[in-house]
Amino acid sequence: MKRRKLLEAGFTALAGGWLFPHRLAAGTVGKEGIPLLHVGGHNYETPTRYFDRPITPTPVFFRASFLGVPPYRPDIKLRVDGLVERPLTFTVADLKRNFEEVSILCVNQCAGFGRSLYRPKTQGTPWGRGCVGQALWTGVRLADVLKKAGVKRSAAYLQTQGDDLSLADAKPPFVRFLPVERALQPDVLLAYGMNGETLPLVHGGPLRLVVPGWVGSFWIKWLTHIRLQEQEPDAFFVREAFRVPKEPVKPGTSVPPELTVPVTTFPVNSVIARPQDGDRIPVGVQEVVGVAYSGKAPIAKVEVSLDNGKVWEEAALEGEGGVGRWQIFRYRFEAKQPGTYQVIVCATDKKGNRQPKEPPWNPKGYNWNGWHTVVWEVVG
Ligand SMILES: Nc1nc2c(c(=O)[nH]1)N[C@H]1C(S)=C(S)[C@@H](COP(=O)(O)O)O[C@H]1N2
Ligand SMILES: [Mo]
Repeated sequence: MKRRKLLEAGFTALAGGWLFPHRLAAGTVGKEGIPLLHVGGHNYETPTRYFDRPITPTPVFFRASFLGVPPYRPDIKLRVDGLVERPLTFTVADLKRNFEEVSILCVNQCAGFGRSLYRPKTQGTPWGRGCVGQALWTGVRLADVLKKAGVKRSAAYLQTQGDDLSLADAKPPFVRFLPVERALQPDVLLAYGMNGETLPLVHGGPLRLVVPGWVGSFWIKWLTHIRLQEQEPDAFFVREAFRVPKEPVKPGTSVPPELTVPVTTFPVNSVIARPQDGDRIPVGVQEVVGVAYSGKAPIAKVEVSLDNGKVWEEAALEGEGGVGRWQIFRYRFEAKQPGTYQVIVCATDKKGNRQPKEPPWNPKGYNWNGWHTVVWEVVG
């Protein structure tokens, strides 16, 4: 999509929802009633009731960080070196001056999505369904910057890291990677804007990676260094974390790293925003609303069941589809009788991937995409 069109799509979406006052800005989580849920460490998730609109308002966008938030350094430099013809450094101002600006509307989902739903339980931040959000990201194409540096033929991986390295101390630094092949695709951005504003510090300002369709751990915040190399970096967050078994294993099995592969894309998934578990809604029209998305293909359909999976009906889809982009689904029906109601939602993408009732267990609890079920009361 052209920038103009994307921006229009984004701003229409913003105008259609509601905006938070911007005093609720970076670094004030927990104060002034910011409605994010703390899930341990420097991690906060979005209440699922916000997943009824194309754009997740920035103040309620989930936040995930291993080491904490470094000081804001708007003039920080990004260095691109290693297997390149010309090592280069850029400030955000340099990037804006030298490259075409583009925007993309897409989902950022943490690899740990739904970890708390796996049984047996796994180690790691006990995320629910709130570590996902969709935003309009603005920046320059990573591919344009890499072309300027001149990637050597022998380069196969980017080693990527951010300014939170300075906070690592005794912990493993957040050093990650991206295959050159993916990095050269035109949808991967060096982003300095989010939802039409300057990228806030908590979301990686001044500069972060945006890798549509790929889990959040590739979306390096506070980006300072990209090094082109032949091999994947030999780093904890590449070797040990964000990996799943090559083949499904029996729940509870431990799997050695050599039998694992990196998590890249997120699977087809959906989350119900309304109703919420335990809601009390008057007899009459009931509306089931939420989001559906896949990192592998655009969404094909969203099915809804009111009878525990016997009969499925299709929900209406709103918005323009895309790989790694969410669409709103909506399903209305008349509840004539008071009582307990249950809805199950299941999305299918255009590659034919359909959400399983429960995904296969994996040792670190990544990429849950089982059916979301909500139970509520219809009252007379
Ligand atoms: N430098 C740095 N980048 C990072 C992280 C981090 O800890 N340090 N966390 C990653 C993870 S695991 C996720 S899910 C996303 C979350 O992005 P958000 O906080 O903007 O929602 O940032 C990614 N980028
Ligand atoms: Mo994450």
